[in-house]
Amino acid sequence: MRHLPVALTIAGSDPSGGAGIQADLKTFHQFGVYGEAVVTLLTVQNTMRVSRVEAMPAWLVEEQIAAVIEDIPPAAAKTGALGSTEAVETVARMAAGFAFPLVVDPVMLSTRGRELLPESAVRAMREKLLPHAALAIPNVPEAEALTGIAIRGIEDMRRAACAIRSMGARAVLIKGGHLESDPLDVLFDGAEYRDFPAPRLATPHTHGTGCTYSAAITASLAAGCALAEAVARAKRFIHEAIRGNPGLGHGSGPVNHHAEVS
Ligand code: PXL
Repeated sequence: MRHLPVALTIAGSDPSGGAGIQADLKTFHQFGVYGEAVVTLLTVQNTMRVSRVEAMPAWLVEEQIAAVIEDIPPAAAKTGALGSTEAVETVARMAAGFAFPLVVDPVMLSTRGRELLPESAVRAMREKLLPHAALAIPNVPEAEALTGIAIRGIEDMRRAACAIRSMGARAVLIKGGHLESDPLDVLFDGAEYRDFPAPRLATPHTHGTGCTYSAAITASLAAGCALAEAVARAKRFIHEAIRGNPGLGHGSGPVNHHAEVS
């Protein structure tokens, strides 16, 4: 068999299959990448509601990461919902020894409004985990929480990206989907700003968009793409995934993880 790239996700479980490790593994697979998944928390949810969030103890997250890395080390990894300050600190400590790039999606709230990281853990995210990120991928509310900058447009996004980079992340991609204009994402790698625009799609079925997007970037990095190319490829994929959403469930349904990779 040809060389199979490996990617790891360290994230929460969404049993309805649209977000979290389920979205990450489906996306890795669609990108032709072998997926590994360390579970940080369990949610009880469907497309209508999140009724419970139970964080794994940090030692259990640590043992899972150690077991996986000892045996099948990935070529890239991502973090999603981490659930506690202790889990953020544990992942940060282990990330200091990672021989592969780490994509940090600083998930704070689920699309359905439930807390997936306590506010008190934002500081550990900023001070401990971001310094180990090859790429941080906050949405607008997360970038605001990390920086204290109110973001209303592209100039604010650029300022926030620069501020997050100064926290130690080697590159920052701020996703503009929460702003009212067309969703423009801004990538800053310390040298230049690159814009990734897309037309807005009018659909309630966007559950798991952030997870799927960051998984697509991570898969592309694992497969050997350079950063800007990985983001461009993932942006095309997430646009198609939202456009072709299968309309599942009675609430805000998932995107199409079978969308074409181009
Ligand atoms: O999209 C953020 C997210 C991350 N992880 C889990 C989730 C969600 C959103 O619902 O359920 C497990």
